[in-house]
Amino acid sequence: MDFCILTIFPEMMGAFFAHGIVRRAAEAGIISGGSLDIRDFAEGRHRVVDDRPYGGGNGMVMKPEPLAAAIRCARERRPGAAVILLTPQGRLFSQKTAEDLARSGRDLILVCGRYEGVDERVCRELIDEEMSIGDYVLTGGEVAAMIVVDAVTRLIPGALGGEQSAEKDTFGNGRLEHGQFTRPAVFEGREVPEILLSGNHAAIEQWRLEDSLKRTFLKRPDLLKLQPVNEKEKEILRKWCRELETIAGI
Ligand code: 6GU
Repeated sequence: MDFCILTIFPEMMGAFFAHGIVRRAAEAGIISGGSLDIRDFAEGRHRVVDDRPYGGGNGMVMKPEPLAAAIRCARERRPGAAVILLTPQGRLFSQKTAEDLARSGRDLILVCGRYEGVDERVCRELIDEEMSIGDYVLTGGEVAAMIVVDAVTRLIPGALGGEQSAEKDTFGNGRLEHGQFTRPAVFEGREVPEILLSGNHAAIEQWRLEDSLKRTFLKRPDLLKLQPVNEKEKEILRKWCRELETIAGI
């Protein structure tokens, strides 16, 4: 899967593609990624990529010509790629979106908006989909594009190391992941839950299931509405209630 990021700040992407799982996936040929400098498609000595909005008002708008030329150039090299504009006006990006994009295997051309926005005619003609990473406003789409590449890459089979799996992740099953502990067994007087040291794999699995549900209940109860509590989980919650009653002496 290839990711091509169209930006006026291509240097922002260098460090991102050069580290961690994204880098490893690129080295393994699972993904390829790079950026295209929109300014390289601008005319004139000053290579201007923005202009004042028709009708007046604050801020600048990305000029249509350089952006359209950059998108067309990226598309010619990647037939079948989806062109996604990162903008706070787009559809909310979620784990589900990342899963769908990873499964589709389609190359992605990620267009990073800057300034007050992109000329509407470019959006209409050359953008397949607009995406937002949340309801807040960033100075540009670059950080959002990195988030999309990161979240999608780790879902492509082979990107995570052999023993790691994306299915057990937080959100992978509509629940937060259980707590994690590593050595030492006692840190500043606090002990690791005893069961995790027991070597009893069935008991550890059960503890993890319970911890996962409890954390979801406490930290993100909204997720329980999206994915209703099943019979096994109801039993866990009943047991937890009984424990709390015992602790409270009621
Ligand atoms: Cl994709 N871009 C910008 N500029 N702001 C955002 C965003 C994207 N998603 C949320 N806020």
